[in-house]
Amino acid sequence: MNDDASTFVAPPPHPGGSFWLPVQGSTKAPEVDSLFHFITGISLFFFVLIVGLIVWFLIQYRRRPGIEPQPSPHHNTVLELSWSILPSLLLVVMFYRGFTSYMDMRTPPDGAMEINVNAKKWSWLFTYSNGWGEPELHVPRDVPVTLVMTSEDVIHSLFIPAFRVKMDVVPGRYTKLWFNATEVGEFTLFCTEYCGTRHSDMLAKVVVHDSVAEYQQWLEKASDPYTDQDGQPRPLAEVGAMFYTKRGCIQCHSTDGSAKTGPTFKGTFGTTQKMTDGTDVVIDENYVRESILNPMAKVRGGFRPVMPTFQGQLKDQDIGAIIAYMKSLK
Ligand code: HEC
Ligand SMILES: [Cu+2]
Repeated sequence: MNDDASTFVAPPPHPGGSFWLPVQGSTKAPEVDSLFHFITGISLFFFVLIVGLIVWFLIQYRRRPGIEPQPSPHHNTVLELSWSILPSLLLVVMFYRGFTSYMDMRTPPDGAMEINVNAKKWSWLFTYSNGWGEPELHVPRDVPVTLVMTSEDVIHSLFIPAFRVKMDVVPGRYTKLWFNATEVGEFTLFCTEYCGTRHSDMLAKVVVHDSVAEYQQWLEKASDPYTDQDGQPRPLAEVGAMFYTKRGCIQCHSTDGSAKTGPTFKGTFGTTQKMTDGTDVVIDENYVRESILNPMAKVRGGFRPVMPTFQGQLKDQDIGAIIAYMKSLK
C-alpha cells in the first residue's frame, strides 16, 4: 500500500540459473533446455564444420600463378548419400522430441488447479478460485496449474522464462497454458506480444509457495481487503489504496498531482473539472462511480478515452473504498 509501487519492481534473479538460462523452475524446464541445447549443439557443430571447410578450401585451392586449375571432382555416391541421410535423421530426432514435448505442454493434465488470467493494456489480472483477483500470480509448488487466459483488448502473450512456458492471450477466446512449479520463490512474468506504448511495463510477479496449505493461507489473507492480517478491520481509505494498486489504477492515475495516462487522484475530489464535451462536472461520489463503471460516459478534458471499465470487477463496497481513498488525497 505505498505510492512508490507505481513501477514494477522485478524480483532479483532466482539463484540456480546458468550463464545462458534462468533457473529451471518447472517440471518441463529441464526437457526444454535439453532440447534447446541439443539443437543448438548440432547447429553449432555443422556451422563450424561447414564454415571451416569453406575457409580451408578457399586457401587450399586458391588460384595461384603457374599452377594449372585441377579438374572438377566427380560424383561421390557415398559422400552424397551420407550428407543427405545423416542430417535427415537428425532432423527427424529434433522433430520427434520437439513435437512430443510441445504436445505435452499444450495439453493440461486432468485435475490441474485453474487460475483465470485477464490481460489488458497494460496489466495482468489473476483471478483465483474464490473470486479474488490481483496482479500477482501465486501458485503452490509441485501442483499442476492451468492458466485459462483471455484478453480484453489486443493480443498479449504470457511468458514465464523460469518455467519455460509461453502462450498467446487473445481477445474473444480462451487459451490455456499449464506448468508444475518446482522452485519456491519469486519470478518475473512478461508480456511478449507488442501491445502498445507501455508494453514493456506489462510485467507481473510470480510467487511460488512451498505447499498447498501455505498457498491457501496466502489466498485467504489476500482475498479479504477489509481486514488486516490479524483480522482487524482496516480503515476504508487504506482499503481503497489497496484496490488502487492491486487493480492497476496506479498504471494511469498518480497520487502526486502529475498527470499520467489519466488524471491524478491528488486533490481532485470535490473540484469542478471540464469534460471533453465542454461541460463542467463536479468530481463527486456519483461521478467517480460512473467513471469506474462506465468510463466513456464523461471524459475529462485533455485526456483520451482509454480507461477500461471495471464493471463486474469492483463491487459497490470496493468503489466506496476507492472514493474514501481519493478523498484522503488532499
Ligand atoms: C489504462 C489507463 C487507466 C486505468 C488502468 C485506469 N484509468 Fe481511470 N482514467 C483513465 C483516463 C485516461 C481517464 C480520463 C478520461 C476519462 O474520463 O475516461 C480516467 C478517468 C478516471 C476517473 C475520472 C477522474 C477525473 O478526474 O475525471 C476516475 C475516478 C477513474 N479514472 C478511476 C479509476 C480507477 C478507480 C481505476 C482502477 C480501478 C482506474 N481509473 C484505472 C485511465 C485509466
Ligand atoms: Cu501486452
